[in-house]
Amino acid sequence: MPTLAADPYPWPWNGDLRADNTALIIIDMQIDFCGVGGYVDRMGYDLSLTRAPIEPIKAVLAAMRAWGGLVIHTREGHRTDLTDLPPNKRWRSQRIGAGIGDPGPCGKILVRGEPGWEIIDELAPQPGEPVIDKPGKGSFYATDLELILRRNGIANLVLTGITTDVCVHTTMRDANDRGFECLLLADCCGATDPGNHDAALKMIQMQGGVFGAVADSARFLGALT
Ligand code: C5J
Repeated sequence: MPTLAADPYPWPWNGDLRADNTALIIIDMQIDFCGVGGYVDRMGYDLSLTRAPIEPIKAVLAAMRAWGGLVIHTREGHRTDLTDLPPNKRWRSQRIGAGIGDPGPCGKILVRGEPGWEIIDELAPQPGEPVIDKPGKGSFYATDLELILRRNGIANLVLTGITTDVCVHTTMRDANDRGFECLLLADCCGATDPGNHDAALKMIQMQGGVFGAVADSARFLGALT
């Protein structure tokens, strides 16, 4: 398997790209982040920005499943009793009119088991694909993600999902510190602010790829076929 064209270097660094050492992680493609009446919608952001990656992710997901790589999904959400919700996180969300734990059109915002917390139908996990429930922005914090990756011999991580500058970036930074070789697919991510999306991509590529590399779905699909 050749490396794929990415910026700022051909990815992965060592040319060792195999289905059995590579995982696709799809971050927080939940109604709360890209559906009508969910958390992001209640905050007043343009949903077309967080919905833009749905179709590119669908294509990458289908290719990854066909290739046989590990597919992992994440969901941001809190326990129903909110015992894992930091009061300052709740306070900040209430200030912007989308209080985490408060009732909304999609149920209690960002609470596990509520309609808004579900992954959108278009990208629903298949049986056997791990789903990581996380209380924070990063996918490693207070989860068993690292255990699952190590247990499955994963070296390479392909990152997709929303939002680019928050949960995707936090996860990429944490993964990079743990030694995983990370690739972010730009068109498979989206942010509530396009400037932040672009800045997040730029930050990855500085210092020779300080957190890994950036490509797009076409380049990734081209490398798999
Ligand atoms: C945010 C996320 N943006 N999934 N969460 O609050 O990026």
